[in-house]
Amino acid sequence: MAEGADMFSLREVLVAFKGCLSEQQEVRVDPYLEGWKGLVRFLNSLGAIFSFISKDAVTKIQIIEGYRNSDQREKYLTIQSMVEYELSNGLVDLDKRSEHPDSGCRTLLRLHRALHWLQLFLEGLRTAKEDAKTSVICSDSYNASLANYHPWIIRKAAMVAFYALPPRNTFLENMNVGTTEEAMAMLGDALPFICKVYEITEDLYAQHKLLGLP
Ligand code: 1PZ
Repeated sequence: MAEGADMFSLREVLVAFKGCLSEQQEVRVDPYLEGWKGLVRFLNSLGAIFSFISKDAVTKIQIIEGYRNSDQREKYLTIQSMVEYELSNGLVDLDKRSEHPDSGCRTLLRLHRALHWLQLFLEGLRTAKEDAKTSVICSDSYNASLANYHPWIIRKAAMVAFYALPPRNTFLENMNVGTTEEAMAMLGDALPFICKVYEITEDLYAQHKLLGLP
């Protein structure tokens, strides 16, 4: 069997978030997108019912990659430089989507909100009882985070998809990081980095009053 497909593990994906933090505590965009691409790959491996979710994530990843491949690529090296560049050049729609419907700032905010869901979900997975249902952990994390930004129809579709999630043990096996204990240890190692990336971005967006971008 081809190695690439066989060796896929969530460990590398979560470790990508560690690589996001620069020495100046800025968040690098490339490893952030790499982390998201790995998550999308993992999500797709869980079944076609999740494809409406992964498609939206892919669209957003591609928008930001587009900026990273443009003439202005240097401005999009970190989330900090992106915010500074787009705001000082009037490239962000602040009240209503119009001239700049797909700014880097509003697009990344959607991924940032989803990162909060991921944080809660992985933490739930790590601390849940052995017989806990993945679907319950997932919907609890969703309702405490992303659901607040989604209209009814999307919330409904998400809830239906969550029912298709495998039981916790199978889910942990799908992560491909070894035994349940090893998977737990990996989550314990990776979560602080995800939390840190989330926190820094949240503070930056709050400081510039960007948390409600349309
Ligand atoms: C393991 C189970 C995975 C569950 C994933 C939980 C997230 C459910 C999100 C459902 C949203 C799907 C459809 C699209 C929604 C968009 O309207 C919104 C807002 O964007 P806008 O319309 O303003 O442009 N998009 C989002 O909120 C981004 C959602 C990204 C979700 C990525 C999940 C990655 C999961 C990794 C799994 C390990």
